[in-house]
Amino acid sequence: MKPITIVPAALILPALAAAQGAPAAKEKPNVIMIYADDLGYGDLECYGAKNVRTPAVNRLADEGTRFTNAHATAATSTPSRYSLLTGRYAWRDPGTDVAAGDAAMIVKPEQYTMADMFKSAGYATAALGKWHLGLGSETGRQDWNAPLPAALGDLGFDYSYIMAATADRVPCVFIENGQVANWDPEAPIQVSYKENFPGEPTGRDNPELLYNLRPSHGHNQAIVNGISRIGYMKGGGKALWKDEDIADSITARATRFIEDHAGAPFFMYLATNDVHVPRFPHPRHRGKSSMGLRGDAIAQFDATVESVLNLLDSLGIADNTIVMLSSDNGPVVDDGYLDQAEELLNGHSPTGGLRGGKYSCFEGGTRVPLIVRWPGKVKAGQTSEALVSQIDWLASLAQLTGARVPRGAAPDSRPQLPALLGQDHAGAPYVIEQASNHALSVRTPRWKYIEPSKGKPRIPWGPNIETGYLLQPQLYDQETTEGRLEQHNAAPANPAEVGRLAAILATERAKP
Ligand code: NG6
Ligand code: CA
Repeated sequence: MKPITIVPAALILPALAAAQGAPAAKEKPNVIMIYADDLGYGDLECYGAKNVRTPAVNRLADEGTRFTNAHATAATSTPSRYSLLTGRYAWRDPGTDVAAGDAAMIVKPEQYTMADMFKSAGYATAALGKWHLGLGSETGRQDWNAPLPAALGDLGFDYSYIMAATADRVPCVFIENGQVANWDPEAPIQVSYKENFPGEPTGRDNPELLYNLRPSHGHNQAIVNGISRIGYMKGGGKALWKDEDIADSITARATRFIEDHAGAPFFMYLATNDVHVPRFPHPRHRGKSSMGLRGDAIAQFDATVESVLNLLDSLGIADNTIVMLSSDNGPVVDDGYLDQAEELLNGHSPTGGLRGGKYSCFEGGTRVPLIVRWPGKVKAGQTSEALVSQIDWLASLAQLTGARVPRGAAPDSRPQLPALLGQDHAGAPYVIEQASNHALSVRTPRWKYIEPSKGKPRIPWGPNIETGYLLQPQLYDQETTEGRLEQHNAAPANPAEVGRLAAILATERAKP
């Protein structure tokens, strides 16, 4: 087998950047990263969605570059977000799988993050919405009634207004700058992922209390707002969220932060709750799609984008703001609630025809929408096939701001700014993707290699998704239709290519 030689991107790209007129380091446009949850490659109108309109996202694509080969690092939230924010693959570090709502901080205060990078370059930094990377210093031991000893302020975020985990996990409260927002002294908060609190109803025992949504699988513990969740919780009172107001609460804090920082460079990680379960959009978005709650949640996501774009226009800072829009992993239809998402698809394909979905090794798990808009700098109305991964955003945006990334920090993040700005249409030589059983895949511009792994061919606990887990190696040729759809396994006929791609994984795994 021929050893592979991969020229480090760092050696090629500065020259490339200069040649292609990429901005000189130290330009300081604002950066807003709109990071959707479980939004699939096919879930937006500009990516072929049916039965739902996404005019604001369409506008973003018309005014920016839309990517067709962009990848999240993992097929679930916690590892994807970990990798995005630290520039280090989650699979290198234990404890980075889908986190409970009482998980301790998974990114450690001493770790270098995207927010640290922006802060060191003089940016004001904010995180809003879904967090899902743990809070406090000890799992299961947080006192939710007092400031948490470790929170996002320790990771470089000047301002944060977040949900600890997901909307389907307790605690069902927002946390602002490390303290429960709207904390109610009359209703102290207790959280447990081990046992219920005496006298508290659960979805399992009290289905009559589930006036908003009932579970299809799991999600039968604490009841908040007529919806049962994962984990047990007591108290909360005025601080408890109403699911129908979650998007508005996040957008209101986001717009306030933008207004307050319009005059200075800012970085905003705007992680929406849409379109994760439980899907329960505000009444004004109900019926906007013909797909029920899941489609209406996509419409609600679009409304968040609209609010941001309109505000940038009215503040006159649109030209000086990079807006990036993507998703943490691929789509899932039934992820645990009876919201009729499956029944009402009516021909819509959340993955845009890709095989698999959330959790899986197939492209449906990790290929995600990506749109980048920077008026006058990123070509408008363009489509880019560049191979790009969220793992590279930290180093790429450091190229933009001129921030000096400390030695050893963000070790997996490669500077790919010209690709991200739609100037280089090749992108990275390869990207790595992680499925929920930890099997890794390598994508190159031509091939997708899925390493052998154990597991059932379909997700066993409820979602109707093919996993892609197989004891034999899989190889899919992106230059053929059957390969793009991951239907024809080309591994037996191409042992040398399998060896080359397996060697990339072995080399990556051997790194500290
Ligand atoms: C699963 C949940 C699912 C979702 C997922 C995490 C059950 C049965 N299913 O365990 O509903 O919450 O975790 O999704 O509990 S993610 O997008 O945050 O990774
Ligand atoms: Ca997700």
